[in-house]
Amino acid sequence: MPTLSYTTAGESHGPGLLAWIDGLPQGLELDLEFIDNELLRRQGGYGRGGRQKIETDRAEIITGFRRGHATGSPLVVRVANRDDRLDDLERTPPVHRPRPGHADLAGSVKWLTTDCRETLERASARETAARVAAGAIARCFLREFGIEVFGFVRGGMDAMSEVEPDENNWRDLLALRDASDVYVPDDDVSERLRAAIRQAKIDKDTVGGVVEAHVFGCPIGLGSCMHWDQKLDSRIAGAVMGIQAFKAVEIGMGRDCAHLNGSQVHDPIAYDLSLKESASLGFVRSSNNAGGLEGGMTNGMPVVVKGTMKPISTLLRGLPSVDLNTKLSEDSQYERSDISAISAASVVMENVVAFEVATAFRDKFSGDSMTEVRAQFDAFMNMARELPLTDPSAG
Ligand code: EPS
Repeated sequence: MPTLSYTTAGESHGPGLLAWIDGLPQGLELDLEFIDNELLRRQGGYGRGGRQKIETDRAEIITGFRRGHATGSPLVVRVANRDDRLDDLERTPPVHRPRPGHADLAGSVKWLTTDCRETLERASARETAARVAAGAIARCFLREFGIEVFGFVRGGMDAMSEVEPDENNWRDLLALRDASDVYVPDDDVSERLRAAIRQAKIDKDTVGGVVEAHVFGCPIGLGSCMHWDQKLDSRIAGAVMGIQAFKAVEIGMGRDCAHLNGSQVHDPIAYDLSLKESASLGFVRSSNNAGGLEGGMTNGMPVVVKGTMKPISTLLRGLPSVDLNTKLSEDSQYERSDISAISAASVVMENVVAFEVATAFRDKFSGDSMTEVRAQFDAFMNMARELPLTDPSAG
């Protein structure tokens, strides 16, 4: 079992969402303003539906927290739903005409009902509010060790940005991203993506896209090559594919490496003594096609994750479907939704990726209190920096 873990509960139109986090070290200070700001960013973005005007998501920490810091006991965070109407039959009627692309059809058959309502209430992307809260808490932990995550939208339809974030430019790109209502750190592509979403709205259609998360400052050696389920890329891929509507995940160069030779793909290794004190310990790479992960472990370069979200499956004009009661052809039922939630998806992905990195960090530095975790971390970094140590097996 991982040393840090979380699960979520709650429905889209129930009383609220919960995230239950186990394994936060005692003494970890939580920046509540930062956590709430991540929730606010998840609610934003051009193309979102009416729900976000109703809700003001806030993280209410109800256990495991005292005087500004985690106590080491299970920490439960709640995000309340204002649009709490699950038991109101008129406002949440049964759904009999499943939406192609949504969980409706498979879920209703799985739970032996012709009403897709209970499936869709839990399958809804509103659940990601709980995951963003958990991920933002994990980021408070990572920040203590100089690890920062930058997420953004690369684009959608035929509008794709060419920006290349690195350790030196990501804060400038973050400012550009925050100035864009589609969360693209590139004015021209922002405008083109916004136009595509505007057109989809006119056409009663929807838009997906590509989002990225870059994690800076990871020490070498998070994750493990010893077991497939301890590989950090495996865990990140699982977490990203667990986000509603995600259909693909790539690390670094991803699928593009299929078209190139090994000599063009693998990142040459060099050593720069002046960078010995940095997280990379002085090992430098002239490229980062591996996306910071080799053998399932961080290699000192930024971890680079790309996720692809399909267009939202709820279309104002419906799609060909059948009525589950009559089995007659009908268009799918409309439920209030978004034209595009790609901006929100970028916030969700950067936070779920952060949680996986924090888990790998806890697996390696597992102390019960922040004091102990810090001591373990410093001890490891000092040893790694001074390699080769006197080791009879080193040869
Ligand atoms: C969402 C809340 C939902 C949807 C959307 C995302 O709220 P409602 O169903 O009340 O409008 O807007 O969820 C979906 C796209 C979906 O398929 O369920 C949110 O808070 O992110």
